[in-house]
Amino acid sequence: MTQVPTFAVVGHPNKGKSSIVSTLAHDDSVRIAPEPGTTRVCRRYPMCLDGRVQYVLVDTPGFQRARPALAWMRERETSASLHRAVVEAFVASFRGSGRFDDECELLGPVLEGAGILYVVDGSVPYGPEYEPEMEILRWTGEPSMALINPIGAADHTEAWRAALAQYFKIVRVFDALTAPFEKRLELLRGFGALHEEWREPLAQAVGALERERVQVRERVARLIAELLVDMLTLSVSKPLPEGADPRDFERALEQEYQQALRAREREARREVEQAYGHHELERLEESVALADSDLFQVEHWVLWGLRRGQLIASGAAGGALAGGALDLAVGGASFLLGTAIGAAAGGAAALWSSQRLERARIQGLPLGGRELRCGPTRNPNFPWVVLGRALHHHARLAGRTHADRGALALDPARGAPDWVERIGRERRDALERCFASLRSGAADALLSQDLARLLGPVVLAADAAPGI
Ligand SMILES: Nc1nc2c(ncn2[C@@H]2O[C@H](COP(=O)(O)OP(=O)(O)OP(=O)(O)O)[C@@H](O)[C@H]2O)c(=O)[nH]1
Ligand SMILES: [Mg+2]
Repeated sequence: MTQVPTFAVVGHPNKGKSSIVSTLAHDDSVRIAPEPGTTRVCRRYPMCLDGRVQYVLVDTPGFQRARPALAWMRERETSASLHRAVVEAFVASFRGSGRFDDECELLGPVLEGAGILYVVDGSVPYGPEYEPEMEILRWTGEPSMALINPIGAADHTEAWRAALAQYFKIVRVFDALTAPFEKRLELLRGFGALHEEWREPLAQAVGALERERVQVRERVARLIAELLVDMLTLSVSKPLPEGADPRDFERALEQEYQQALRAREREARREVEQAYGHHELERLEESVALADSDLFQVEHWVLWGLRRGQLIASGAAGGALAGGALDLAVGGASFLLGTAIGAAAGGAAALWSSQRLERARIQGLPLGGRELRCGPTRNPNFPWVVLGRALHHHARLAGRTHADRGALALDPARGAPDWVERIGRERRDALERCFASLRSGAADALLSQDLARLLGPVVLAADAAPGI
């Protein structure tokens, strides 16, 4: 037996073998595709945590010609005690011959001592064509488990269970694409039952995964805190040429300001995705477009966290709005924010229709001349919108498996996330006090730490709430 628990994920082509590897190894570099024959050679994916390899998943090609392979083996069978030797002889005879390439390739890691995870699709009916595959695997004598991965909507699980039980002592249902974290841990513990020597290392791996998850979320809280500090203190400026009319530059500078905020938000998204090991999310553009809603779609602001007037109440309690609320010139209309929040989303959108978060303003420079400056925004809703969006993105990501290569849709209109509303009153007030300090020009490292500390439990509880 190999020392580090190692599992070869095997089965028919296109049944989600690579998806299972990707989900359990937390690795989004595993190739997954709708066409059969995507995986042609074995590849090992070690799961490294706490500075060591906890377990290894081996992705393998699917069986292509299991029936003739088994026929060859049967011709040479003399007794059950020699079954494994016959499988070894099969691989030795055909490796590199151009016949049975896939069978030889996938049996390699099994004969080297990897545990067998046999994957089937529980949404298609059982058929006898799977029996030669299962028989060959049984002949290797290695510890094994069957996983029913429901790819489609139809449910043939019971027929599969009955058939698989003939060949495998342990049969589990495991959805490679959507398995929540707890289900993944449960499966790993189950692998420990395959072989006594693996029980302890797998229990340790489960502990390491749990610790890592907490560490990742602490890091995410810090990333969101840094994002908030930067978004609330960011400004752009442009020196005005002698005699120039500032109105000629105003719109362009406002656009530049919005672009800078968007870019900073995108950077934070990427950092959070990387903290979860989702490196490919934005790179694979055709299949994984990040279907985000825009930060300046003001009609969405109400959905991001400005519902039912709670925020404004919290802001007032923090003293942030005293005297300031009436300067909220958005598109030239000055209005009391409470009115907008009390109104339906559509009404608020109408008030904010010009979508100008901040107007450029002129200021004199110490050495003479003038400059046009846009930002930092003093809009008290802005940090809550940034926070609501960041918490929603995190929640969508926290439950996502690495096998899921679909677009990460973040449109609040498709199910309004109420992350901000779920933050308790006291914590909201404390957050609002931090935002107020940032608005008044304080932006030191301590403030960022305070924010991260306040956000820690909110980020940690991301899966306690229902997703959209
Ligand atoms: N909905 C859904 N789709 C899945 C699931 N598992 C796999 N798929 C899809 O099924 C297709 C095949 O998945 P793969 O993981 O590449 O399958 P494979 O067994 O490795 O395929 P080969 O390497 O070609 O033998 C991909 O389009 C996956 O996205 C699942 O649990 N649910
Ligand atoms: Mg594959």
